[in-house]
This record gives sequence, C-alpha cells and structure tokens, in this order.
Amino acid sequence: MFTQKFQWIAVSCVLQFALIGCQSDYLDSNVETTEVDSDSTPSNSTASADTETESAFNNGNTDTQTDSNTDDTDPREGTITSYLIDNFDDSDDRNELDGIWITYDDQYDGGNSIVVPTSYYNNGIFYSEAPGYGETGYAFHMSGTTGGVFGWDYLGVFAATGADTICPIVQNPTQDFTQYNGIQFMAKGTTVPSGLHFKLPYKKTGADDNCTHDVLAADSLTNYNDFEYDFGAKITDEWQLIRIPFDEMERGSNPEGLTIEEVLATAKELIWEYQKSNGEVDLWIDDIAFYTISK
Ligand SMILES: [Ca+2]
Ligand SMILES: [Ca+2]
Repeated sequence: MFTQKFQWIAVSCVLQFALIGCQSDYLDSNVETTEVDSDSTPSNSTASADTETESAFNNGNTDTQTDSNTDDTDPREGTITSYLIDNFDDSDDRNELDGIWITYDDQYDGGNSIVVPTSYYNNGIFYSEAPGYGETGYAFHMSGTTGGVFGWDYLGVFAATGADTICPIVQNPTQDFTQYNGIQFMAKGTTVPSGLHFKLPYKKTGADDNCTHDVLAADSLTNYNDFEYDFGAKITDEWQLIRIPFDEMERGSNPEGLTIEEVLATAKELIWEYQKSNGEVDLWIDDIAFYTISK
C-alpha cells in the first residue's frame, strides 16, 4: 500500500497549480435538483412517484416510495430527498460542492494502468461526454485498462468535496455529510473482471498535513484502508440507479475502530475506483447526489 501514496503525490504536483484562482460559488450554485427517474430503478423495485419539495438543506428532489420497497439497493421505506453533487451538464471540471474532479491511474506509481480521460498527473484534462443520462446533457465517462504490476493495479476518479479539501490548504468540507443517509448516481458500463468501488477516505486536516509528502491530497490516516462499497456487480450496459447507504460501506479491516460517521464528518474526497489487475473498465456516471430518507 506504500506505493499507492505516490499516486497522490503525483496528482498533487499538478493540482496545486490548478487551484490558483478558483473561488467558491458553492453556496449560490448548490440549488440544482436531480431527477431520480422511477423508470431507471432496478426491475425488482417498487413504483415511486416524483414530487418536488423544499428541504432544510437546499432544494431537493423527492422520490416518495409509496409501498413496501423491495429494491435491493435500498430495502428501507420512506421519502428519499436528493442533493445534487454533479450532473455534469455544465461540462466543467467542478462539482456542486465546489471541488474539482480528478482522474488518476497507477502509472506514476510505476504501474501501467491507463485511465481515460488521461490522468491529471499525466497532464490530462477532465471532461464530460454527451449524451448523459436521459439522452440529454453530459455525463462522466471513464474507461481504461489496468496492468498486472502490483496485484492491486488501479485507476479511478475522485471529486474533492470543497475548494479547500485538498492541498495546499486541506480543510474539512463545509458540510457535515453525516446529515445524509447515502450517495446515489446513475451508472452504466462494463468491467472485466468486476472491481468497482465507491470509497470514502479518512485523511489529515490543516496543520496535521503539511502537503509536502503528498502535495495534492491530504495524507491518509488509514493507510488507504478506507470505507468502500462494491457496486461492480450492479453495473450493466443500461443506465440504472445505484444507491449506496453509508451504513453499508465497509473497511477491509477496522483496527482503529474508525466509524463511518467519523469519516463522513470530514470526508475530503468522493472516489470511484476500479482496482483489479489486468482488467478493463468502461463506466458512465451521472446525476450524483447525496440523499436522505425520512419516514
Ligand atoms: Ca447529466
Ligand atoms: Ca460540474
């Protein structure tokens, strides 16, 4: 796992320049809503009805699940309100939390995985592709191949959760994400073999991270043994809703007794990673949002 740190070092070298001049407009921009199309839910899910609602956090979209929910992505009943993180329709490299999007692979680490769009530390530029979910707008499309150098070869993409959650400042996000029940997004694609995870890293803050060892992202406090959720088996070549309850995310081991609540309160990045040697991935994601469930 030591070598994984180098990926962050590499990405950091480039990103610190990109951050110059970037100012937050999150408070003004975070009023987008996302539609969770009931047609996109897995076939075994129950019917749902879309209703607009005002929420305590911002303007959210509500799916009211009207009867017993057999959706295997979320077995609980209740009203689901979503809070947009990005729908990519502005086709830029920032999300609604005012963080930047970054793709990465293990080449800087000495590996030969290749991510498209080209990784930030290979001077790549993040971009979206059309059409997005619903045959409109844009989505993020990541493809690539992983090598066989490490046995844990990888590529991925992450969203910083704020303008200052990565080097050279490394502050906690302005939101406490424990207010949400989970994260959801539309996705389609293929992976051979399966190995897609959504991850939430646990990292140093401020003075605890001098950004000299890792000058892009804060240093890991877990040696990269972070909470994750394997959604690879749910991906097909048709768009569908992936809903990840935070309380179903797990670590490979948990020697420090770290809780998901502690991670969520300070989560500086949201990560979608393909980690499997000699693999091939093609993943589209769109309409990424936090969600809450209320009865
Ligand atoms: Ca979109
Ligand atoms: Ca965007």
